[in-house]
Amino acid sequence: MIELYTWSTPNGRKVSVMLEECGLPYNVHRINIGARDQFAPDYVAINPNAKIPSIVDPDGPGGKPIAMMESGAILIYLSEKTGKFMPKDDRARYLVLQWLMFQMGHVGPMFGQVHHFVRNAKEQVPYAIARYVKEKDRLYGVLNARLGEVEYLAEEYTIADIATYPWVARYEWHKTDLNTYPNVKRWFDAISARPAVKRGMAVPAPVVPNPSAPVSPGTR
Ligand SMILES: N[C@@H](CCC(=O)N[C@@H](CS)C(=O)NCC(=O)O)C(=O)O
Repeated sequence: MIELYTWSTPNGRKVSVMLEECGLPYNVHRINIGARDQFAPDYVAINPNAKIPSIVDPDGPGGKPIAMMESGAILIYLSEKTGKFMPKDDRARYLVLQWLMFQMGHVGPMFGQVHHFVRNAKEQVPYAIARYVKEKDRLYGVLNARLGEVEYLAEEYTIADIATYPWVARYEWHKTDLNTYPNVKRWFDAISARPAVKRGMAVPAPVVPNPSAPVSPGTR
């Protein structure tokens, strides 16, 4: 059983979507980054960068446990472990790695900056908002052009799409109308319809309050 350390963010959901797509059994450990769980020493021992997501696979290479951080590396690991969502042909595989790195180096960091400056920053910084929104729009243009040529980023559905989808799924957070990018919208709708994607995007499940738990005054 793979142990998944995650939270309800695009980087976390890349891995839960992949685990669902591969049909691999996994346990979810909720690392509430708002509550600073990522800095707990026992978690930093798994992820030295103190971020989510991470996995621990007891059945790693050579049958020995392996702990991994960095969502892109985890996706490559899981695709190699299962033989899924990464073509065997060299040319096709490099295409997957190219679009995966495009997500890791551009889409994730830039969309993340938009989310920060538009939603979370304590003060509105017009220069930063304009800079990152412009770059986000440029990246949507790159994705839209690519997806006008091919069905999925690396032609077939692969970890490059699994990495990119949860970021595009936050289009409302970065104030993007997907109708402006019809090829991205066609791709987004096709991936959204996949049952494994629906399950993976719902991880971690919200904590359901236990109705029989004692209630302290003022909590309801
Ligand atoms: N490059 C890393 C980025 C991981 C990352 O930035 N995770 C965010 C949530 S999406 C996080 O843990 N933030 C908590 C913090 O920065 O303290 C990956 O893809 O795994």
